[in-house]
Amino acid sequence: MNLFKKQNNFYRAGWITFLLVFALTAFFISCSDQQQEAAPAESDGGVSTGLPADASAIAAARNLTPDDIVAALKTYVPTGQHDDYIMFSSGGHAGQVFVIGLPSMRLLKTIGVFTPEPWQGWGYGSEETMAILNNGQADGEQTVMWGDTHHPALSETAGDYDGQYLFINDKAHARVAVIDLRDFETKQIIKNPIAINDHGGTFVTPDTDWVIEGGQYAAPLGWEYASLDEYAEDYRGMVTFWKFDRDSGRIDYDASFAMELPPYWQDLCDAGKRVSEGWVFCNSFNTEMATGGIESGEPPFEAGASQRDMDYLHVINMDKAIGVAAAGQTIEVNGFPVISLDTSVAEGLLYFIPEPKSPHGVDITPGGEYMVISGKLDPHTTVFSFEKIQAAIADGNFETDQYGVPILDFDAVLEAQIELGLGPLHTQFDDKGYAYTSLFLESTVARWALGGPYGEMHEEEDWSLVGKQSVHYNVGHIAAAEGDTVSPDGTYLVSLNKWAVDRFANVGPLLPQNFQLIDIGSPGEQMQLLYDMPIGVGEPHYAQIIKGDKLSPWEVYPEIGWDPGIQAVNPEAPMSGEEKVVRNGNEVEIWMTAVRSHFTPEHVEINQGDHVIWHITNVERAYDATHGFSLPGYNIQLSLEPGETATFEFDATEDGVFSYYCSEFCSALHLEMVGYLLVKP
Ligand code: CUK
Ligand code: CUA
Repeated sequence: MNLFKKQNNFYRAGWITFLLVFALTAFFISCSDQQQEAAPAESDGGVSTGLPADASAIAAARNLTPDDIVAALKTYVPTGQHDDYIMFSSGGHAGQVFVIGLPSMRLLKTIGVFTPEPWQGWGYGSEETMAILNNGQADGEQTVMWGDTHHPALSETAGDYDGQYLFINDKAHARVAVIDLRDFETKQIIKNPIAINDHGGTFVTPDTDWVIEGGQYAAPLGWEYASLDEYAEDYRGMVTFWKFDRDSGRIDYDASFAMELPPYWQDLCDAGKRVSEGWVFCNSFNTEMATGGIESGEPPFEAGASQRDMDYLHVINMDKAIGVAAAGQTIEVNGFPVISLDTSVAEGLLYFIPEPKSPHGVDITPGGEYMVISGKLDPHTTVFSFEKIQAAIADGNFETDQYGVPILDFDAVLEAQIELGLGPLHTQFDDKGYAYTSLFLESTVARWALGGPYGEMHEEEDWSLVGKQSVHYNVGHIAAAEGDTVSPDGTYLVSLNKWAVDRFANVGPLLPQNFQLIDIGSPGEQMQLLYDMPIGVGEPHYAQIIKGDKLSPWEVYPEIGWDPGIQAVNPEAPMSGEEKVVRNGNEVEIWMTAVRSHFTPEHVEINQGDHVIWHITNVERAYDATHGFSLPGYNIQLSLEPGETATFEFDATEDGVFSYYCSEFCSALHLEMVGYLLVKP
C-alpha cells in the first residue's frame, strides 16, 4: 500500500514537471512576444533567465495537478498588466454593479447604482447623486434606498458592444439605471410608472435605440388596488420600451411607452438582432394565473404556477408597436402611454408561442435566426425559428388565449429540441457554432451544437449535446465573452453559481456566491474550469463580458470644475484663488478647493440654524489623485476625482466642532488634510 502510494506520487511528480516545463515554456514564448510589442523598455530580463528552478517543487508541495498548473498559467496576470476582458456583473440585492477583470477574476470596482455607496460618495449628500437616486423614488411617502439588480446590458452599435453605456434594472422596484462608461458612474435612474417590479430588463436593441424592461409579478397597472379575486380582469403584465438618446446619454422618458400584457408572469426578454431586428421576445410563466394562498388551503404558487405543460413565449413586433405608440393609439396609466392589450391584438403587435415548461431564459442566436428557450422543468432546450414564426404569422389561422392574443402552432415554429439535462436556464453563444446552457439542477454548463447557418462551424451533429462542465453549485446565469452579441468571442465563460457550499473557507452561515471562470477556447467535449472567485456581496444574476480595449474611460475629468451629473463644467464650481465663504442672511455659501494636501478654507464658522450650501472642487490633474470629503454628524461623504466638483446642502441643526477631513489617503500629509467647521450655538 505504502509502496503503491509512493510510486503514484513519484509518477505524478514526473508528470507535473513535464507539464509545467511545457506550459511555462509556451507561456513565456507567447508572453515575450507580447511584451516586446507592448513595452520593450521595461523588460527586466525575467524571460532570458528561464524557469525558476523550484517551480516543480512548488507544484509538488502544493499538490497541484497538471490541470491546476495549466489553469494557473491561463489566469495569472502579472503585476502591472491588464486583463483582456472586463465583466460587468449585476449586484443583486446589493443594488450595485461589480466590475471584474478576466481572466484574473480581480474585482476592479463596485459601481453604486440603486444603493448608496460611501467610497464613491454615492448618495451621501452630493446634489448630483441625491438627485439621481431621488429621481428613482415613486410618488408617495416612502423612500427606497436599495435595489435588486439583475440584468446589465452594455450599449451596442450594430449588435456589438460599443463600450459607451451600461444599463441595469432593479427588479424590486421596476427601475432602470443608466451608467456612463466614460467615468463608470450612474447618471440616471428611472422609476417605471406603471409597475411595482420588473424582471425582463435590461436588454437593448442592436443600436441601443431602445432599452427593454419586461415586467414580472402581475398587478393592477399603475400601483392601483384590486382584489386577487379579480386577478384575470384587473391584474396585468407589461413590457416597457425606454427610448435612449445616445447624445445626451439619458433615457428620454417622454418618448417612451409600454405595452399592456396579460397577467402571466413575464420573465426574461431579449431583443431580436440581424434577421429578427425590430422584434422582441419575452418568456412568461404562471400562464395558469395561479394566485397562491397556501395559508387558506389553496395550491401554493410553486404548484399552482407549474400545472400546465406549456407557457407562452411573447413575440412582439416592436417596430410596429413604436409606430402605434407614435400615432397616439395609447391609453394613459399614471400619465404614461400604454398600448392596451386590445390595441395590440387588433394591430397584430403580440403573438404567443407555447413553450415548455416554466421557462426562464430566452436567448437569440448571434445572427438572430433562432430563439432559444429553456424550461426549468423540462430537460430540453427548445429552439424556435424566426423564419417559421414569420410564416406562421403570415398564415393566420390562430387559436387565441382568453385575451384574444393569437397563439402560433408549436410544431409549425419549432426548429429543434435538444435534451440537455436537468433544470436548463440561460444560454450564451461562441464563435465555433456552439451554444452554452446553464443547468441549475445538475450544476453543469452544457455545450451544444447549433444547426442552420452555424452547422458548418463545428464537426458535431447539428442540434446535439457536445459536452458538459461541472460547476459548483446551482448555476444561474452564464456569461460568455461578448456571448450575446452578433459576434461572440468564444474565449471565456463565467458560470455565476448561486451556492458555494464547500468551495471556500467557512465564513458563517451566509456564504459567498461562486463565479467560476471556464476556458471555452477549444472545440469538442472539453472545457476547462480555471478559477473560482468568491463574491461576498450580491447576489449577482447576469453579467456581460466586453473586450477590454473597447472601453476608453477618462483618466481624469476633462476639465477642472467638472460636474459628472451634467458631464460638463459647472459654472458654479470653485476655482483655485476664488475660494470664499459668503453669508446672506441665514444662508451661508462656501466655495472650497481641494488639492494635496489641504482644503481651502480650513476654517468655516457658522451659526446653528444656518442653511449651508457647500461647493468643493478637486483641482488636481494627476491620475488617481482623488480626495474624499467627510463631514461627520451630517451624513456627508464625497469622492472628488481629479477635476470633479460637487455641491451639498444641509441645515446646521447641530452645534459643535466638526472636523471635516479627506477620506482618501492621498499623500504623505493626508492626515493633515483637514479643517474645522465651527457651529456656534
Ligand atoms: S434571473 Cu437570476 S438566475 Cu433575474 Cu436572469 Cu436567471
Ligand atoms: Cu486628500 Cu487625503
